[in-house]
Amino acid sequence: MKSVSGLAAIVRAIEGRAVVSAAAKATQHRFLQAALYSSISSAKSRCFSLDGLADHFGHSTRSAAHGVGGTMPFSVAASSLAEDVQAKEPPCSKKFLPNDVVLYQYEACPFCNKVKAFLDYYDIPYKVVEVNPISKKEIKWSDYKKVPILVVDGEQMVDSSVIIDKLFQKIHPEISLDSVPDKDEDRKWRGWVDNHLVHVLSPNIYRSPSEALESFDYITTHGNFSLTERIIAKYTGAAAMYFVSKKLKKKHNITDERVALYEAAETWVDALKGREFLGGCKPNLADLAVFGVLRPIRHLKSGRDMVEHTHIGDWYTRLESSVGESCRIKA
Ligand SMILES: N[C@@H](CCC(=O)N[C@@H](CS)C(=O)NCC(=O)O)C(=O)O
Repeated sequence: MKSVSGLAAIVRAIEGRAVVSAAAKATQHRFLQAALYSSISSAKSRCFSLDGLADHFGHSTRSAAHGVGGTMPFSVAASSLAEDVQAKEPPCSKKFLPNDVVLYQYEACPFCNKVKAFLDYYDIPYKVVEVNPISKKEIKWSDYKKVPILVVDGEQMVDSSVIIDKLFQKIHPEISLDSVPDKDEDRKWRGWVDNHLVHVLSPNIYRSPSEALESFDYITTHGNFSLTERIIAKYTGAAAMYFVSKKLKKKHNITDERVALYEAAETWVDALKGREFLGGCKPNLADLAVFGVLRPIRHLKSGRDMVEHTHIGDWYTRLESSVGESCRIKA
């Protein structure tokens, strides 16, 4: 029944009646998982340096591995990076050895992708349970009704930032999050991701009918939809979100969504102040958060435009290389 009402809300939204209704808001929210995920095939660079937060949050000199204007072929950049930037945390085996990590997610949700970027970077294998955004039957067992939910050896963790903090503490029990160098900068930018960057994404990926369709093509292909839901959701969802995204633009005072996306990308590049990563020679949690939410849109038109029209491409490529391949394992 829920799925019927959810899809009905989309249809109402297309008719222009429901974008302000509670039902449509709920549906809109469900489809707002919709930053899109691209599979990353990157060479995995390993970190040979020792762990420790001073290192983790430390600063470094710039690597010679930068491409020019993001145009350096990735393979070249990746091999240079492997030599010049020891940006990958060592596998967690010595520090944190969970037996069973399960992520309840929407494949395209930016918050879920933040958590995945963290797990991938720290080489923590995880299973994924794709939640049906309409019925949510996969998370009926939980009182928490959003994703991501991470279950680590039976312990439920919710809210992406809280999950990441908890995991970080498990990996680095010797370090207090309150006493890290550059803690304020890291916190500031992680807050910027949650309070600003994620709000710029939806108006961009649903900006035009063709971009909305491109996005929903991804969502319905990778998400957990029944065949009927998939067919209906692709077209009605794209149409609904095209209109809803205009409302979101207003709500977040965005005049031109592409300009806002480019500005956000340049704001982030400025924050780097010439460093390889915000964390210096290695990504910190803010680097991973920005990368995580951008990864789903990177190969959509909005992400391609962003890389073409801003200076974020080099940093993105470094992050892609540092985070490496997905640690997702078959459930
Ligand atoms: N603050 C939370 C936000 C999580 C969130 O809003 N998730 C969305 C998906 S992107 C969600 O589950 N919305 C509820 C729904 O789909 O019904 C976090 O960082 O994890």
